[in-house]
Amino acid sequence: PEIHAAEEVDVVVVGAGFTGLYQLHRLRQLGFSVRLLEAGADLGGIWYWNCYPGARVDTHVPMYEFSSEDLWRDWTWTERFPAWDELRRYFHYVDQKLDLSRDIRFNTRVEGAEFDRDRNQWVVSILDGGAVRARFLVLCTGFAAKPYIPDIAGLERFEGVKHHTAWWPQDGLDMTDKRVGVIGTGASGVQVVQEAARVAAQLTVFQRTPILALAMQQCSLDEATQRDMKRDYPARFARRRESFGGFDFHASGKSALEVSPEERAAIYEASWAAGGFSFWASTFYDVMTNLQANRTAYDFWREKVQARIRDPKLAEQLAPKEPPHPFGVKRPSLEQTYYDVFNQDNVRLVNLKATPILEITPSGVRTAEGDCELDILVLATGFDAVTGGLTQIDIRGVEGLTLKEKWAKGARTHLGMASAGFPNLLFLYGPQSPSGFCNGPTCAELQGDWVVEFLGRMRDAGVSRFEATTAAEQTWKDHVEVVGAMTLFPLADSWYMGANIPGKPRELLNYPGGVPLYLQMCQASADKGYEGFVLGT
Ligand code: NA7
Repeated sequence: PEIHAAEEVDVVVVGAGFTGLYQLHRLRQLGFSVRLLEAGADLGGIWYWNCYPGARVDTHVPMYEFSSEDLWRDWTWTERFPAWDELRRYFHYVDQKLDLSRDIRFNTRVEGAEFDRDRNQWVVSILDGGAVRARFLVLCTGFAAKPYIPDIAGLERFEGVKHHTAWWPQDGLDMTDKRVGVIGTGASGVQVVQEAARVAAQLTVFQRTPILALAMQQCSLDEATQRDMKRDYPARFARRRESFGGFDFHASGKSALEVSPEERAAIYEASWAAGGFSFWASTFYDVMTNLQANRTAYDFWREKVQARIRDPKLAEQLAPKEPPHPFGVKRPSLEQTYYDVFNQDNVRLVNLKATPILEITPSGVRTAEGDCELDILVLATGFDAVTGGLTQIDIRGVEGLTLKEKWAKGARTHLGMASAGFPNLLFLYGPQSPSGFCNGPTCAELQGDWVVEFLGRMRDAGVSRFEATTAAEQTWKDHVEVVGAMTLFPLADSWYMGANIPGKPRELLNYPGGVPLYLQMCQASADKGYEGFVLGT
């Protein structure tokens, strides 16, 4: 195919979320010319698209922001778990400080990319025409760039207002006094349900699998508190490197099965009170590896939830005696009022396991239970996660194969960042990297630093072409599988396993060895002159 003349830069970065912005900033500092291409009209990545009411981050302040003192010194949050609009304001603040937008093209969706072997360049093509040539292509499309809409009979015939949570109208949607239905009870479903329940005339929640949601323990934060907190920020950010999930806490060295019931309950209570992911990630080391240990966490969780719901039958549907899957093997969601709203007269749960959706009608949802008339239908049905954002771009490597074709039977990567047959291409927060277990800004920086250093060294050494080897991919895949098999993650039909998308290969999509081991493996490759890559001049 003809390769057109185009604007030429050293690096094209795709995506203006935390990861892409960090790349832009750091690569520019190294003297690279960089062009960042972003499909949305503004900064924020996930926080640009997910602007449904109640959308907020599941990671506490200050773990979900850039760690550089130049940035956190003058920034103050209003809440411990900030909402999407505050995150957007943060992105604008960062933009002002670092002058990022001048190198970003918004409303620019990357459609494809083709490798020009003669010039060792990527030709990146844009949906509405035009192309950019770059020596290096760095994809920062995030783990949730491709929303998933299930194939439910009649969906297209619905005559009311219908939105996927990640395609929410940018100017908002008023649910006041409306009959609202929400399909899906993942993190997005939980958040939208909490808001809809406050204003809707009727809210119907269509649940297939109960979510095991944890107490967020949200609170407002004032400036004085944050001034105090900031004294510890350097130490807290440093701890991310030592923590499995890149947080400022980690699991104790104890087994849930070796402590007394009293001690176990006390540890669970304390982490529950701490809120957020503490209960997931900071209790016992074997909760995620041993079913019996895991069950103790589930039972504790269930008791907490059952106490919130008045109707015992409903309580059993939301928090059943037998776990739908082991605790924590689907990414838990954080809730504030989720379990309380089911006590309200305007909120109803439809258990799709008992009464599946038969079809969507022009006026609502038909289940075996009958017709549910709706004004607004919310699809909180998730994403073709981790790989979808990459494979939806028509990226053609040296064999003429697209990344999508190459990964049709499963992702193949070296260090979760590069793929054989796709020279001079790196992706961050992608498959077989800690994304999914580690939050965005943390990965953006820790993985991002490795990438920046790598590209800098390639340039300085006059390397015009680097490519991962298939042998390195196999080694990495084996490592991911061996470590993954030691965990309980493979036991759920989750997006972690690619199991939420019909036909997607079932495999653990994220690196299960934790952030410290991951960084160690990446460093080991670098120390050996970038083992697993073929470097050419
Ligand atoms: P998730 O976590 O993938 O949740 C999607 C939800 O949609 C989940 O409850 C699914 O049920 C449900 N779903 C999907 N397809 C259907 C059909 N066909 N019928 C009924 N229900 C369905 O996506 P989220 O957007 O909530 O969260 C994604 C991540 O974003 C989250 O983990 C955080 O990290 C932030 P299922 O469980 O498959 O039975």
